Amino acid sequence: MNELKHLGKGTRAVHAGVEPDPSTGAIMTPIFQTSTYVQEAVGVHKGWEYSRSHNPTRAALESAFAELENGKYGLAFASGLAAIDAVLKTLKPGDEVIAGQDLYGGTARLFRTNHAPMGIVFHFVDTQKPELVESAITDKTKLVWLESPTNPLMQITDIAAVAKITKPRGIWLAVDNTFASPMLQRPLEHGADIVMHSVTKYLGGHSDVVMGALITEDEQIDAQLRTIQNNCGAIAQPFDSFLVLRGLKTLHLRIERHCQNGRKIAHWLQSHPKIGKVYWPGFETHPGHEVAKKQMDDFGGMIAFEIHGNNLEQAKKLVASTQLFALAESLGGVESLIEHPAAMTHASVPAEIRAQLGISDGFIRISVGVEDADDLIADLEQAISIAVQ
Ligand code: P1T
Repeated sequence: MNELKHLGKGTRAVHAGVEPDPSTGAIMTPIFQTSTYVQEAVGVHKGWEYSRSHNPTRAALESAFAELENGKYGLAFASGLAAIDAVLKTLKPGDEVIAGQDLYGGTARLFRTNHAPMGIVFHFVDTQKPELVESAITDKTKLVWLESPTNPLMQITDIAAVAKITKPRGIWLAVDNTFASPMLQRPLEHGADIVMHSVTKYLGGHSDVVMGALITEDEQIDAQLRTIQNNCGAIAQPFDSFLVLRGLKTLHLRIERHCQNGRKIAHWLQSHPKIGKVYWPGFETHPGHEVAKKQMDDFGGMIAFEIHGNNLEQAKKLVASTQLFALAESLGGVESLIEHPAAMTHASVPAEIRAQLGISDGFIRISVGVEDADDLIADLEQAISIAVQ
């Protein structure tokens, strides 16, 4: 199946990247669990030489990523952070990066503790205000890195407005699209140069794989990233690639249900007397709502909220008291998860920065799964009543 662009998102999710296996007709891409490929003579081979460079199962997945993000080239990495690391490795000492102020804690830690000491200069700015991106640009700026929606504050950045600033200056715009997934948002369509995913989350969808992805439509960018992937070796493995190919086939169905459940639970939380602020871009009162409506197809299943009084002990008790929502890091799987960012996913963000951003002690993040919404609401209700008297 070569040309899927005219088809619907669901059809593309089912068919992206896969062709019947030419040797057997197998409808599912086989797991090519091989490190190398036999050559007939030196340099005479079938296009496959060594599995760090290419593997047919990974290649099928990489073309599925490109298809779903409306790009031309996809790359699958050993983790989301390995994918981010590969983008940063295109830079040289002295180059500058403008990064969003609210990022997954591990991304900010990678920038601060690994890339900054190598001479890359980071400016963390509030990308919700594109004019702040513009004013942080110098003649050394090479990359803008942002998430939308952000992890965990659910902030929204107008991707097209930032691209308008970066494109004419030749600065790359990379968007971490993990929270939205390509079913809800395709940043390349809004002018981004690189899309990144923690595939571990919605794309895999079943909490059984750690993987990352980069997608671009620019041949030169792809060539640089591909060389780094091959030189540094943080590749996705064949069995994991197979699992994600399988997961992608239901991405549209899962996301539809995540969105339905997310909408119901966000509204329920907002009307709960023991719950304070609820962070979800589907609310008309969310500061990024209009932009989200413009660049996203729906608002997703990630929600954050504060309990009244922002009490640490109550928040810890709440996240430990749910029965369906599992207390765990990660997100985007079929099962619902709950966590406490200040103590878990964003513990590596310095406390003063967390405080500035508003990741308070009573701040809780949930990844709403695809279970029945009423069961999830009943679970949250009993946990809230145990934790907040
Ligand atoms: O965990 P890994 O596959 O390496 O992906 C890192 C990553 C990158 N970007 C975003 C937006 C992410 O959410 C993550 C991983 N996040 C979690 C593990 C979490 O619980 O937030």
